[in-house]
Amino acid sequence: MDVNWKTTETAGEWFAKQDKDDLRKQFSDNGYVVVHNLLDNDSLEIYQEIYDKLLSGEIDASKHRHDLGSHEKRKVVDQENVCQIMWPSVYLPGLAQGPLHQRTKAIANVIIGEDAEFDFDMLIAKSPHTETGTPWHQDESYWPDMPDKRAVSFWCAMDDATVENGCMWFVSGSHKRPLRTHRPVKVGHHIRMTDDCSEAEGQPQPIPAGSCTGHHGRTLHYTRGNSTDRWRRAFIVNYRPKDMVAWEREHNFDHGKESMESAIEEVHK
Ligand SMILES: O=C(O)CCC(=O)C(=O)O
Repeated sequence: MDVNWKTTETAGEWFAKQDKDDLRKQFSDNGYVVVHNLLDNDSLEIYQEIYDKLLSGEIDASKHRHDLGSHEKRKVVDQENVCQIMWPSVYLPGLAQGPLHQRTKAIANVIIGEDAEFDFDMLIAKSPHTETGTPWHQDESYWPDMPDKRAVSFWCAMDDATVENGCMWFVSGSHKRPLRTHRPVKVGHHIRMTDDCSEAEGQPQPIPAGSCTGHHGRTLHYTRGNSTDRWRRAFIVNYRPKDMVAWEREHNFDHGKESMESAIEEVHK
């Protein structure tokens, strides 16, 4: 499916207006950046429509859809506690040409380096009253021990993200300190967490729809459950050095992409 992007501003034109020194400083001091107006309203609407097609099953991504909150009892019978859909841009190749991917790549090239390359993308959505937090963790705890640890993950808000519906919280400066001890949330469960962090150590980062945060792979972060009447949808894109993306693939680590082959064939038939 091709996507008809209405925006006339190229990623280069948009990025020319951003304060690069401030982005570099935010990332190096705090371990995360906050970028307002990543998307204009027209583009945001297109992403929201595509997002809803994936969530509703109109675009069938069921083979790559997980409940990150399945260790807790379902709060809303017909909704995942925390819905994750991996690799949306593989289901819809036109997505990667859109402003969300193009602009976050431009930011990644400035804050982690010119060698930053797309690694993977995913959607994480919390439907109304699902009340399930994403526990404190560092993304590095999920990844193999790569020689180059530079990485940035952009969390792009498709809805206004508030404390009540599950905006991101970060521990500023935690990217400069050692990785904390992590464990699965439950024996045998994929989701990892650290017991060694709490809200008292972090700060919430509410952002309006169309804005994003971008955190380092070692920055401690977390979200509360959604206790509101509205959805909280996030579109997440991750970048790391080109050589490290190659390193991951050589070590058969592709963030769940390979298992998508048959699903992708179905979609593109
Ligand atoms: O959206 C969430 O609840 C968690 C997101 C997250 O952990 C991440 O993007 O690394």
